[in-house]
Amino acid sequence: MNERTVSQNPVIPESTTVGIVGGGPAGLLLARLLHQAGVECVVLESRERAYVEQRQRAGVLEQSTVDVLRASGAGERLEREGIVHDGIELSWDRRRHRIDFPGLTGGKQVWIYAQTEVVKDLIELQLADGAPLLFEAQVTEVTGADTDRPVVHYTHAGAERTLRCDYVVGCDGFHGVVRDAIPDGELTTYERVYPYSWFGILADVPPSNDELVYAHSPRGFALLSMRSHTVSRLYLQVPNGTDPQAWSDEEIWDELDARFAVDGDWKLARGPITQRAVLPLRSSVTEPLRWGRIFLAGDAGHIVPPTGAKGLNLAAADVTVLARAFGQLHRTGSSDGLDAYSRQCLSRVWRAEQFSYFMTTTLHVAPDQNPFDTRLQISQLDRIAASPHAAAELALNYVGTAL
Ligand code: RFL
Ligand code: PHB
Repeated sequence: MNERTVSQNPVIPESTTVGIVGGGPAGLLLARLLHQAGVECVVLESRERAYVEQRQRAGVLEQSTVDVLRASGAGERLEREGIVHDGIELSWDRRRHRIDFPGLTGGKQVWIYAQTEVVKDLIELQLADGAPLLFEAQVTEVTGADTDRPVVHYTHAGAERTLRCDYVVGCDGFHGVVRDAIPDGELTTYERVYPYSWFGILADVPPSNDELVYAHSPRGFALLSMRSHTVSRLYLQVPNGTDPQAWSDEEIWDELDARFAVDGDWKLARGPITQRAVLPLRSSVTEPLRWGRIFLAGDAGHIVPPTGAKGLNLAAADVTVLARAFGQLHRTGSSDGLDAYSRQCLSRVWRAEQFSYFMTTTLHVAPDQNPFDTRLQISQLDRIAASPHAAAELALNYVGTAL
C-alpha cells in the first residue's frame, strides 16, 4: 500500500444501513443513488483504485443508463465526451446492412462511452462527496443472512474487520462471495456456457466505421467498436483457451480483415495494439435476486455474453430499482419496493438474456456447426435486412427500454 492509498482511505464505520460488496459500476452507482436518497451505505472493493478504473469492458450505454448516470451527478463528462450512435451495421455474405435506431424505434439512440470512464467518474464523485468507499478491502464472507443484522467480514491492510449491516448488496460480480451467504437450495442458477471466446484488442487508430459493425463470417464472428474518435476496440471470436499472446499483431489484423471483408473498397485501418485479452462467453441467471436481507445486483446475479451490449446496462437498471426501493423504505417505512425488486429486475434480465443469446448464436460459428446451421443464420440475417419488423425487433432490444 502506498502513501496515496493511505491518505485516500476514509474512516470506515463498523455498522451501516446498506453494506455494498464490490465497487464496479453496480456498486458505485448504487452507492451514489443511495447517498442522494439519504440512505447510509459503505462500499468495500477488493481491488485497488487504478485496477478498477482501467479494467477494459463495456462500451455501449442505453439511453436509460445515461439518464440515471446524469441523475446521479455523473453525467458531465459523459455529455461532453460520449458519442451518440443512431445505429449499428450487420455484416454477412460480404455485404452490410444498417439498422437505423431512431427510424425503427421512434427516435431512440445509444451512447458510446467506455465503462472505464463511467467508473472513473463515479469514483471521483464518491470520494469527493459520497459514502465511504474502501479499496483493497477483500470481503471473505457474509454471515447472519438469516438474521436481521447480517455481517460482512473483510480484510484490509492485513487486518480482519467486520461491517454490521441492515442489508447487504452483492455487487461483487460473477465470482463474488455474497451469493454464498444464501443457504444451499434457496437459489436456482440457469446457465449456458458457449463453446467460443472473444479476443478483444484496443488499438490506437481511428475507428474504420462511424458505427459499430457486427460481422458474421465463415471464419467466425468479429466486432468493430470504439472508445473515442482515435481509439478502436475490436473483437474476434476464438476457440476457448486461446492464448492472446500467441497471435502477432499482423495475424490479428489479417484475421479481422478477412472477417470484415465486403465487396467494394472499404478497408480496415490498422494501428498499434495497446491491449489484448481473451474472455469466455457465458449466459447465467440466479433466481431470486434477494433472500432475506441479502440482495444481488449486476453481474453477481446475472451474466450475458457481450454480443448484445447489455451487461453494464442491466447492472445500472438493477441498482436504479434497488436504490428507489431503499429510498422508499427510508422515506415511508414501506418495504414494497424491496419486495418487488427481484421480480421487477428479472423480467428485464430475461429479455436481455434472450436478446444476447439471439445475437450470439446468430453471429458466431459454433465448432460443431454444419452447413444447415449456417444457412439458418444467413436466412435470419436476410430477414432482418428485408423486413422492417425483424429489424425493429433487433433495434428495440438493442436500445433498451425506459426504467
Ligand atoms: P463487475 O464490473 O464485475 O464489478 C464487481 C466488483 O466487485 C469486486 N469484487 C469484490 N470486492 C470485494 N470483495 C470481494 N470478495 C469481491 N469480489 C469481487 C470486483 O473487484 C469488481 O470491482 O460487476 P458489475 O458492477 O455488476 O458490472 C457489470 C459490468 O462490468 C459487466 O456487465 C459489463 O462489463 C459487461 N459488458 C458489456 N456490458 C454492456 O452493457 N455493454 C457492453 O458493450 C459490454 N461489453 C462487457 C463488454 C463485458 C466484457 N467482459 C470483459 C466480460 C465487453 C467485455 C469484453
Ligand atoms: C465494446 O465496445 O466493448 C462493445 C461494444 C458492443 C458490444 C460488446 C462490446 O456488443
